[in-house]
Amino acid sequence: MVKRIKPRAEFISSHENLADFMKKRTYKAFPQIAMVGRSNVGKSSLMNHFFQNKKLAFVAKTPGKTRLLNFYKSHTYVFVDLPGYGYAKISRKQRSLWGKTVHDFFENNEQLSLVLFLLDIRRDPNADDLLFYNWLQQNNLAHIFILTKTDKLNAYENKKRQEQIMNILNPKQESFFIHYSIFNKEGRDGLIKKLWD
Ligand SMILES: Nc1nc2c(ncn2[C@@H]2O[C@H](COP(=O)(O)OP(=O)(O)OP(=O)(O)O)[C@@H](O)[C@H]2O)c(=O)[nH]1
Ligand SMILES: [Mg+2]
Repeated sequence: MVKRIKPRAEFISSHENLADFMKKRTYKAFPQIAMVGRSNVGKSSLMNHFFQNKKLAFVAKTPGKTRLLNFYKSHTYVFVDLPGYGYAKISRKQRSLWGKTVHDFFENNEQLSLVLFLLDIRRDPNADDLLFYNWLQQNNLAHIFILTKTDKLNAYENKKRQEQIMNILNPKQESFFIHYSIFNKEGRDGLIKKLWD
């Protein structure tokens, strides 16, 4: 039997700019895995659940909590927890800063090797999701869809919702979907397999 890795991660640092992180020589050459998705979709929660460490990433009841690029070292990867998009209740100044931070992260990042694209399984992808997905496809970037909060629906509904989401995304190539819940532990093993097998 193959011995499966137990994912561990440790926080490295938070930055407004990718360039500041890349100054750290130790991590310069590590491939990066980015957690992307709408605000409140569950990116930081997934980090904590996946690495079984409740104190790793900041999760709050109110959305829009992750404001910076947060970098974590995990085995041979650097994971990046990004601020979510589409959160309305932030000031224009903050939004413009967010745009710059995130835009720069994706446009100028040669280390980015995989995107974990989180979508709430109960919601249709919106204009922001589609915009980002188009960009992913144009740039031929490897990605895995993670459909979050599957504990909110039953198995039949989750299956139906995945089909509906697929129809909206209309992927040009075959896509990989993982159903994830931090409450019923769905998805963790599948993601471990995908990243380390
Ligand atoms: N039911 C359910 N709730 C979840 C799940 N994952 C996350 N949540 C809840 O969703 C809310 C938002 O989670 P976060 O992890 O902070 O979301 P985020 O994507 O990091 O949000 P931003 O930092 O604003 O971009 C929290 O109240 C979580 O408890 C899940 O699998 N099931
Ligand atoms: Mg967050």
